[in-house]
Amino acid sequence: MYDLIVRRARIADERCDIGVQGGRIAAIAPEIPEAGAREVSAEGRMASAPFIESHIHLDTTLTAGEPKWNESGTLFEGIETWALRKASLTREDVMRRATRLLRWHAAQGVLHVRSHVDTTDPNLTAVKALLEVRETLKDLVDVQLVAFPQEGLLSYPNGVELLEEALRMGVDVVGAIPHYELTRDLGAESVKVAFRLAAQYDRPIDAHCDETDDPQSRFLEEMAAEAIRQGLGSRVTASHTTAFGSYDDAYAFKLMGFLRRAQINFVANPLVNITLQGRMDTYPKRRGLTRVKELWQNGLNVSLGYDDVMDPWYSLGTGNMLQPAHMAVHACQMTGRSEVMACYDMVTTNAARTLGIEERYGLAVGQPADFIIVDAEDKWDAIRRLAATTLVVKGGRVVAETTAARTTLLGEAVSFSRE
Ligand code: 17E
Ligand code: FE2
Repeated sequence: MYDLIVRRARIADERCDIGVQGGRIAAIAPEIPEAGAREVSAEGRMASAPFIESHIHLDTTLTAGEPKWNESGTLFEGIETWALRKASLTREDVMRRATRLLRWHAAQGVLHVRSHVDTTDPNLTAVKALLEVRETLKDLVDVQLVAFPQEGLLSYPNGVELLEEALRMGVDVVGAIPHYELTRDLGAESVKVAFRLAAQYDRPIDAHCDETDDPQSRFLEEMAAEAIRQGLGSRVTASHTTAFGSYDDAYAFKLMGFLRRAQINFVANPLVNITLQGRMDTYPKRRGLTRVKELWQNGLNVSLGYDDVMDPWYSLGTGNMLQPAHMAVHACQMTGRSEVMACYDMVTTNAARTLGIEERYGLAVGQPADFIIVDAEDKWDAIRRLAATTLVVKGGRVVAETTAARTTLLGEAVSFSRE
């Protein structure tokens, strides 16, 4: 007897039943003969490990237009606008907005979230609030927090002390923003400080790195060098790295070799960087993304994040991870058959590597019963259709159900499947 059986799911083009017992996946088979205390039909739709949001800002979410809109659309007006809004943060305000987005995440099958939280605030209001939210929602979504010094680790008053305080309070990951420090030297030094704190507090690193179109912004090489010298590899993540899209090929080729040695993770945020970057260009206008396809072709781990949902940097969004995957297909020209499939992996399995949770992630017997049903035939189809997640199972419990849209045309049902 199983606690739950999800019948008639599709896994790699095979029909499968998924049996759940004691919060774990206990069986995956073409047909499970026993009964379940609860049984649900997937109606032939795809089963998948849950989506993972590997880069979001939960403290800034749902503040778009407060106190003003970002009219230039630049990263810098975003930072200035957030600084204005930050002055009026309260614990309740941050908790309410972050909870709202995390509920959208869970409802859409996003069960692991890594969020940056701004530590350049003498009161650390958002840090305290998000630590509480991480705890209150832990049965629904697994949240990791990154201590992110938005206004500079070395350029903001007491930036290092504030970040360190956040780590002592329980923030999971060390962040940085080297390209936004006041000088290049401070930027390079900030990378070293981040690695020192990571060693001291035994935490992984995830830095906003080279988020600019300036081809002279070369802090990724500093991160790779530290990762190689300290043998940290997969515990290090470089987020954004959009300047990599503006480096000349001779430098990019050399750097790629170092990155292969370093084996660090990359997070690209295609929805946001396709809009934030290239703003000083007339035409031709750069895409402003890192070299997602080339990193992937070189065997490096790349995941995709949303970055923002309705805040000063990006005023749209719902948190549905198929949206950044869909944008990556277009903006990174990942249009080949295996490339589209890879974009799905970038919001699931690759993101699990970025978050360091591979051991407890995946649709396989023995793993925690966290999985989703998507209204699609396969990964390709999920991205093509921006398909709805119709069922979300977390810890062996059905936590969310969505009725997929049904359309009729002149009284006849219309299906968006190929046949
Ligand atoms: N802060 C930053 O420096 N860069 C971003 N893309 C966001 C916040 C969203
Ligand atoms: Fe970010």
